[in-house]
Amino acid sequence: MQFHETDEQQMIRELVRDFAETVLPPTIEHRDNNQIPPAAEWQEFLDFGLQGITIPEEYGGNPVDDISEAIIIEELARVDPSFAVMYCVHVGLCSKTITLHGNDDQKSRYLPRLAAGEVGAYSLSEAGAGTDAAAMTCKAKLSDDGSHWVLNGEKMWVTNGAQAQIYVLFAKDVDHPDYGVKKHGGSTAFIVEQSYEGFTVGKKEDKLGIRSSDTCTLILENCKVPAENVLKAPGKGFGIAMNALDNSRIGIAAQGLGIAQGAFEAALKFAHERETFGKPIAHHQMITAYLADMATRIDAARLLVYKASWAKQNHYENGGPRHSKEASMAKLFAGDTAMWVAERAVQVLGGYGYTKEFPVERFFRDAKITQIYEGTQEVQRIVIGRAIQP
Ligand code: COS
Repeated sequence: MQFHETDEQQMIRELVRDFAETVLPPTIEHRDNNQIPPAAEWQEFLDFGLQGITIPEEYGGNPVDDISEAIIIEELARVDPSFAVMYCVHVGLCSKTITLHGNDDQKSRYLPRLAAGEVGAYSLSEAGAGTDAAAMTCKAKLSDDGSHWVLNGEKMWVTNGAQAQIYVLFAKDVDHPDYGVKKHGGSTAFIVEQSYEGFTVGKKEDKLGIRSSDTCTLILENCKVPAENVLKAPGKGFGIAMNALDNSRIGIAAQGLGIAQGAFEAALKFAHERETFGKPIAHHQMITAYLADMATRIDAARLLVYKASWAKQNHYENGGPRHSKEASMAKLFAGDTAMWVAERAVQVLGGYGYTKEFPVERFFRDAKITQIYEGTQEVQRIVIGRAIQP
């Protein structure tokens, strides 16, 4: 068992840290205040080729190991959690899902575009089907001549909803033999493009946090999707959706870890600069204890995140068992750590922490979503609970 980063992982961390600390800060506040996605910053990020890390080289990708994927997301979130989730969904829920479940034709048509920087998204949730994903009501019907599918319904909470060109989107094939028999029966994964007839980006949510990440509804009105855009086969969608979440929940855990790290560093710096009663507040026992607890929880979260990444790579991707439990444990603990550390950080900064003058106010707002999306903390406990049966 080893607990140090490889040379390559260290190099990736330094590269992304440098990008995050120089390119993202000048526009963060403006983007956060005005809910503007980091489109220009994304263009600069493309220079590193890291948008293709979950795409094989033959399709233009630039694969790295799974712990490096977590490190990239962590480093982005340490500065800008909105940018981190945009990236996490692009590489995890969209590109990785097509890499794992697409056929050669689908991979040749879509992966080079995603590797070149067209933004990817994933659309599972609906107004009445978030936690209970199998309850989705969007419908798909194959045309009489079999050339295309016709999709109808409305999807919700779609990260990168407006920015994306390529979506992995789920709807139920109403003619599938399991439709209406099993709860998730007929669930099918489609690759959908924003340019398709009948596809409209709807309302953009006005959110508490990650305000520079766009979250939209998608409206499907007789949306025409080519027959060859079904991943695997009709009816296989729910397993694909769950597998995608097993992969990407580690990314959200890494985002939580980065938020906690960013908030902690801001609190640590402040605590050593700010003096009360004749000494830096870091030397008052209660603040020392806060800082010690923050550092300890962050370390524990980091171990769970990297362990889940390791399990994904070394077990699941080598034909071994699923890493659902490890992913959910990482997401559960790192999400709670993000929220706890960000709240403590605001407390350490006191009144200053409550203002936009310091980043902890934004980390505090951004942290909350890591306990909600890609499966609430309650869902993570369901997944873990099912995995620890005797
Ligand atoms: N990987 C692959 N397949 C999986 C899987 C996984 N991790 N988990 C479940 N499946 C498969 C099952 O094997 C089963 O397959 P069959 O078609 O052979 O029956 C099918 O999926 C249904 O599984 P299950 O009965 O466990 O489904 P549930 O409806 O009980 O799922 C939870 C419950 C809560 C786990 C699920 O609905 C969930 O994860 N919800 C949260 C969704 C979410 O995170 N939404 C946010 C998305 S971000 S927009």
